[in-house]
Amino acid sequence: MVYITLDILPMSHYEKGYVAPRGWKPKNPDEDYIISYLDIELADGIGEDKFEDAAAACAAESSTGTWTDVFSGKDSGVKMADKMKAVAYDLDAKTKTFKIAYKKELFERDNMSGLLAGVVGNIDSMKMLKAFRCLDIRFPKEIVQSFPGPQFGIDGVREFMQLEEGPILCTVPKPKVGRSAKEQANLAKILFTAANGRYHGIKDDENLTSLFFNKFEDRCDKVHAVLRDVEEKSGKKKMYLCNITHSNIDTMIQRADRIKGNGGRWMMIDAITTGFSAVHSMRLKNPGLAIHAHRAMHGLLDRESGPGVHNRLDIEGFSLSMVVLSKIMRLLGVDSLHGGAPKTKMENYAEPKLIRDALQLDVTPETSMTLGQNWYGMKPVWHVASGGLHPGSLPDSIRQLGQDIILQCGGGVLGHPWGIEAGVEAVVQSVDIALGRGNIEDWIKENPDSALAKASHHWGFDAKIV
Ligand code: RUB
Ligand code: CA
Repeated sequence: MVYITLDILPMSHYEKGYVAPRGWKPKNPDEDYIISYLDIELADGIGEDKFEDAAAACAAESSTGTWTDVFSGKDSGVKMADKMKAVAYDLDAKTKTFKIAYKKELFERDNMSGLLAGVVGNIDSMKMLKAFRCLDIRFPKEIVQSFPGPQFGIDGVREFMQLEEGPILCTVPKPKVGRSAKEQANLAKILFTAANGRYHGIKDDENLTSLFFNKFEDRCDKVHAVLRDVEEKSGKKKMYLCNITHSNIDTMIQRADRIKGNGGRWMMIDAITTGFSAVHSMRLKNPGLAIHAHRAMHGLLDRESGPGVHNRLDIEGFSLSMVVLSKIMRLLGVDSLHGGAPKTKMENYAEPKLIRDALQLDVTPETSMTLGQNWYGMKPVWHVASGGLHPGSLPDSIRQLGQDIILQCGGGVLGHPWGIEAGVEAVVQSVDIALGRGNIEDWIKENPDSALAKASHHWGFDAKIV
């Protein structure tokens, strides 16, 4: 065996061409490239002059490179790797932001898990970085069209809910677990019938799967029985977001089938804890139900506390924005997704409107924090505004997010000082005022004895931050 000694220093990623010449832009990006938009901070001890090297290393590690030179002779694949390498461009040394362009052939068309493993999977833990945020990923036409997208989307849901306009109103039971299946069915009946049947739905909370005092099968049967009964008597369509979340996909399929057998129209999946493959598979295997995606645990992926979360100043952690998660969920085919609401208990940044635009527009515009997206007619997704909402805070959500939203008030209905029916009534009054473009504070002065006035005295007008 003959060994060849490499006694020259390996070339840097920058020298190897992983950074495009200044001013370079991808030609026809929506035809040919996947683009990522990254914000980084260099680790302590790494000089500012190393920013270009860091950007190059991100492009290299996420496409075809590694930390050292490797064998490049016959059968090494190096020629193809060189042709397929990604390039960093639009480098801004001040804000430490840049983009990476990947030829679309570098990734399998309909494989989100594979794509993310490349585009962000390895570079989010590079030692030369002390912070990393994937602000956005823009997908080209061929990749967008390789995914199923929502089955129903906004119009399909409006059609089966027989709701021409306005938001969908729903409540998650609190305590989040505690009620038996029968007790939850009783609550469903109250929510479906209070305020002259103007309220739409009930949603399981994330902790409620199948527990000894509230088994999935029992709950699914009992709540849907109430739903069918109320629909028959009132002629109004109701909604039950029934939680099928499980780490065994066969169990999720069985649960979805049971919902279908009960005449239900929705299944709820915790989309982060079950994972992208589960969401994609459930979209394809699902017996014809709309998918409601809850996002518990999203904070571990998307939470960022530095000022750079609002603009392009410094960031502090390692994250992927909720805008990216929302785009992924639209591609995989959920019909509604929790996207936060202005100033709610779980938002640490002003992202809900960007999320709404990613979920709902056919051409999501580019902003200083996002790349935009052409969706090529892919159906839009309901934005779920949730977390610390109560009647007084709803006009703000409608003003900022529009009408194609599901307004979810848990504590904000069940904690009304006069009881649950009054909570429902207060929500309906508040939404009516918002849709009529009225002023909630004036209306309360004129209606001091209303359920809404009581709710606003109790909670005020801002969403609650916990
Ligand atoms: C809301 C609730 C939801 C979270 C998640 O309860 O339990 O699971 O808010 O929603 P309440 P999001 O209405 O009592 O606050 O991820 O949009 O914050
Ligand atoms: Ca930065």
